[in-house]
Amino acid sequence: MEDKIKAIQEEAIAKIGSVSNLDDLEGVRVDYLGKKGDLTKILRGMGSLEPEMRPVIGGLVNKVKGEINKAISQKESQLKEAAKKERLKMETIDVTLPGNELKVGKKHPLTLVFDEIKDIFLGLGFTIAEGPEIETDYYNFEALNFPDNHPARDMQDTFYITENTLLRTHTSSVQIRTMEGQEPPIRVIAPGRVYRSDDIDATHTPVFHQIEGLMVDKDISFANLKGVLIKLIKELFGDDREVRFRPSYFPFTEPSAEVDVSCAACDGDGCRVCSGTGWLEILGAGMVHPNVLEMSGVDSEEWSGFAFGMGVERIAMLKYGIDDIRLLYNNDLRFLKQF
Ligand code: FA5
Repeated sequence: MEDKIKAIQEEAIAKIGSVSNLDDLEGVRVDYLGKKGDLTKILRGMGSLEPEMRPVIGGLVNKVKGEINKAISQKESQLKEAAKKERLKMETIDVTLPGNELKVGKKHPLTLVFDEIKDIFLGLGFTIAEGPEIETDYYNFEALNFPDNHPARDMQDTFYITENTLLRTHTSSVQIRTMEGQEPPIRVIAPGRVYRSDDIDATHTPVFHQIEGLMVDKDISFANLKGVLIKLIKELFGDDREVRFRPSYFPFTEPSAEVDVSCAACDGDGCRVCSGTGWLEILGAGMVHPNVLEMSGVDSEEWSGFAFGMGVERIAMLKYGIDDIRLLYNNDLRFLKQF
């Protein structure tokens, strides 16, 4: 009997030594130490042994069980350690490999210009006003002193949604909404997108951006308007660019002017960007017409004001020497990366 027990021990130890995973090791444990295992069978059959042999055999079986258990625990630790090493090996990071390059985006040149102009005006005490892009005929034209069938409407032909609703042709509609909504003194700029059914060429697109400005206060004169616009242009373009105020006509300002800046692409010599004139028109401006003040509920005897509306694309073109407005919308990374 003792030999048999010893043989079981050797066989078990040999099997434990040869298993290569935890599942097989558990199988060995069940075979030798489980309820139906060989050693348990011997313990169950102790009744048939001579009484004096029972403690001897019982002690031996328990000792062998202890040995097998010990061998199983050791093997279990070895297998777990090996599995951990294997996992670590698979998860090793090669710090010498080049990393994944993260492409950092940049602001679009139009956004850069918007941000710069907003900063300049916020520094002058202006706040930012907003209005809808889908506008009524009243705010886009009528309240700006363009009565129905007024010929000046032709200069701003647009996309109509219904007879009375249209895509706004300029940000000047925000002037009216602002004056209706707040008492003077008023100092606002209104940046936004506008629409016209203009043909596309190097300086025109049917969708473009404007920044409107409106200042209403006591004793505001054309000199204030000139002062603010010259300050803006010098800040944007530096002292080298020439500024020109040209008399013009807008139904909602009187007197009115268009403001040109000497062309940066040709330095004023004349090129495709400036249609050979040496100048690029960037904005319209003037003193707010008394009719417009009155229609918006502002007493024109007490208050006066100036307004201007500038084309943001044209300013970006001048500032960065861009010779075709379409480049701003082509989404060509070779172009956009330069800003
Ligand atoms: C106006 O839109 C007036 N609302 C401006 C104004 C505001 C005058 C307040 C007086 C008081 P105008 O149509 O000239 O004016 O357009 C203003 C600017 O928008 C132009 O100087 C030009 O820079 C730009 N612009 C006009 N049409 C286009 C176009 N199709 N594509 C790109 N820019 C344009």
